[in-house]
Amino acid sequence: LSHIVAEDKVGKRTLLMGNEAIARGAIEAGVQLAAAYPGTPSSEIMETLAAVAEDLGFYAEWSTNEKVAFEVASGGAITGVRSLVCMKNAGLNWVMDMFMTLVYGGVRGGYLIAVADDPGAHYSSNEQDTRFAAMYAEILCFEPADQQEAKDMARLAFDLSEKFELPVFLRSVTRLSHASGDVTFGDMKKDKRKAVFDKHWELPYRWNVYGPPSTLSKHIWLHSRIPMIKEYAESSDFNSLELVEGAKIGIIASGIGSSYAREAIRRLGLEGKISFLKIGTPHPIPEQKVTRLLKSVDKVLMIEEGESVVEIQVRSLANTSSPGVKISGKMAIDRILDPYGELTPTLVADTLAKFVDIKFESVTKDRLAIKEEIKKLIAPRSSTLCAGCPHLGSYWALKVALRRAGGKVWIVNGDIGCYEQGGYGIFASKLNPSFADQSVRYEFDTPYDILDTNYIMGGGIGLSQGEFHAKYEDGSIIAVAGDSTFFHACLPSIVNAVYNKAKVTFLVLDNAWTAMTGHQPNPTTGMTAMGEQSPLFSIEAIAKAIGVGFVKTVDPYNLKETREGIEEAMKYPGFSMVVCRRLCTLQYLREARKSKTKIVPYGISREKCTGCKVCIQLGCPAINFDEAAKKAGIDPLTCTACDMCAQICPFKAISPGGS
Ligand SMILES: Cc1ncc(C[n+]2csc(CCOP(=O)(O)OP(=O)(O)O)c2C)c(N)n1
Repeated sequence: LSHIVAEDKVGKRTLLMGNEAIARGAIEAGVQLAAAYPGTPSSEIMETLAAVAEDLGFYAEWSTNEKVAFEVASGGAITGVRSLVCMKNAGLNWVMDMFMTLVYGGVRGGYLIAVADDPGAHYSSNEQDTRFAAMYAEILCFEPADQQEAKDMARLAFDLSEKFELPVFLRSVTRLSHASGDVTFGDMKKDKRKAVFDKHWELPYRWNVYGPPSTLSKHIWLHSRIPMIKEYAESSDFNSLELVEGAKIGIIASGIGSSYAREAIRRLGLEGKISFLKIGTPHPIPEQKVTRLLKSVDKVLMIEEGESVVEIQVRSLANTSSPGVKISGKMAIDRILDPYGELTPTLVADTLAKFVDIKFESVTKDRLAIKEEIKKLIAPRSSTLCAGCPHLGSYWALKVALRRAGGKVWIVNGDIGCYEQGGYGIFASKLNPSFADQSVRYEFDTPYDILDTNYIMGGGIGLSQGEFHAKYEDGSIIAVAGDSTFFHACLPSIVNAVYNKAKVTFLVLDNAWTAMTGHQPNPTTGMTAMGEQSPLFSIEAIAKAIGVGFVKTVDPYNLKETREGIEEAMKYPGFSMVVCRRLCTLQYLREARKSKTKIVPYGISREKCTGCKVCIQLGCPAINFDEAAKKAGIDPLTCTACDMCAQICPFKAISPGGS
C-alpha cells in the first residue's frame, strides 16, 4: 500500500497529520469520489487520497480549480455516491455560487466539504474564517480539536450528510492540518454504491432549483432540515459540557481553541475550578448546552480560532437566556483577544490568566532571554525563488524590457504562485509611503520588487484590463501568471481582454507543474492525480483559438530571446501573450537525480570578477557576495547550471566549472 491510511486495521494507532486524518476518515466512510484543487494548508488531503485511490478502488482528481472540483464532487453526491471536496480558505470563495445553491436541493450520497483555513495567513492572502460560509449555507459545520477528531468527524460527516441530505462542512486550520497527532483507526466501509439518478427523488425536480413548484420551495425545504441539524448538535459527543459545581467562571472554546484552552486550564492549575464547554460544531452551536453553562456562571471566556463565529451565536442566546453574564472574546463589546492573527497555547494561557486575574509567567524569563539571544544570531533573510528557477529569467528579461521601453512608470500585475515572490520585497529594506498625486517610478534591482499589484489567483490579468480602460498612459501594462493559474482563473479574463480590446501584455510563466503548493500535476503536466497519462494542453493553441493576436513562446533560460519576445509583445497594438516555458528546476533536479545526469556547477573567476554585482541582481540564491574581497561567488551545492548568470555577467567571469 502506498500510504498507511489505506491499511485495513481496526484499532491501529498511528501518528497522522491532520490532513491525512481527514483523508483516513473519508476512506473509513467509503468515499467513492474525491476532487480538489491544491492550496496550502489543505493539499495533503487530496495528495493522501490520490496516493491510495487506485488501491482502494475510488476516484480522485486534481481539478482545474475549486469551483470545478466542487461541482465534480457535487455531481458524485447527486448520484448517491459518497463524495468529498477539499480546498484552502481562499478556494471556498470560488465555489460560493454553487455552494449556496446546491443546498436548496441537497444531496443523496454523503458529501463532505473539507476546508483548511489559515489563521495568521502563513500561506494565504487573507485570514478569512470559512465557518461563516457553513452558517451562510445553513448547514452543519464541524471543527476538530485534534487529529483524532479530524478523522472521526470526517468519517461521521458522510453518515450525517445522508441523514440530513445536505453536505457537511469540516473546517480545519493550519496547526491542525499540518501538525501530527495520535489517531486510532476504525473499520473501513468497503461496499461500493452504484451511482443512480432519479430526477424527482423525494422531491419534485430535486436537482433543479428552478423546477416546480419554485426556488423558494427549495429554500423552505432547506429550512425544514435545520431542526434535525440542531438536534444533532445538541446530542453530539463532539460538544461536551463539563459543569463544575459552584464554578462562577466558564470557558466556551471551539476546535483547536478548545485544545489550547484545556492546556491553559492545566498550566494555570484551574482544573475542577472552571466550567468548560468544548464545541465541535461551531454551526449550529448546541444551544441547550450553552444555555446551561451560561446559567451556571457569572462570566465566560470565548476561545476560537478566526472570527467570532461561535461568540456571535453565544451572545445572541445570552441576550435572552442569561443577559447578566459577562462574555469576553474577540468582539468589540468586551474584547480580550484580537480579532486577527493566530491563537497559540501561550496566548490562550495568558488570556485565561488575565481573565481570572492571576499572575502567570507563560514564558519564563530564562526562556525569553534565550529567545533574545537566538534572535541576535539569525540574519534577516527574505524569501527567494529557487536557485536556477526559470521565473528568475522571465523577471530579468521583463525588467530589462521595461527599462528599455523608456522612462515611464509601468505597472506589473502579479498573480499567485512561486512567482508571487516577485512582490515580496527585500525584508531588510525600509520604504516610506508616498502621497504623490501622479505616477511615481521606483527603481529596483532584484526581481523581488518587480510585481506592483498582487491579490488573488487570476486577479492580475483582470486588474490590467481595468488599468487600460481607465486610460492609464504613463507606461506599459503587464500581467503575469503561472500555468496552473492560467487554467484555474485566467481563461474568461483573456476572452474578456480580447473581446473588449485591452492592450495589455500577459506573460504566462509555464513550469509544467503547480509548483508552489508542492508540485501537483495540472493540464500542462501530462499526468492526472492518480498518475495516469493525460493530454498535454497547449496554452498557445488555446490563446490563439480565443483570438489572441500575438502569442510567442520563449525559453526563460535564454534571457535575450525572452527579452526580445516581451519587447515585441509590448509593441503589439492589442492584447499580447508571451509563454515563458521551462520545467520547474526542482522537477528538473529530481529527473536529473533519477537519470544520474551530472550537473556541473558554474563558478566565477576571481580574476575577472570586478565586484559589479550585476549577477546578484538576478536574485538567484546560489549567488553570493564576499563584501571583504568585493567578489561574487556561486554555491556549488545549490547551482543548477542554468547559465542565466553567465549570460548577464558583463565581464564574462562566469562559466561551467569555472573558478
Ligand atoms: C483560490 C486559491 N486556490 C489555491 C491557492 C493556492 N495556490 C497558491 S499558488 C497556486 C498555484 C501555483 O501554480 P502556478 O500558477 O503554476 O505557479 P508556480 O507556483 O508553478 O510557479 C496555488 C494553487 C490560492 N492561493 N488561491
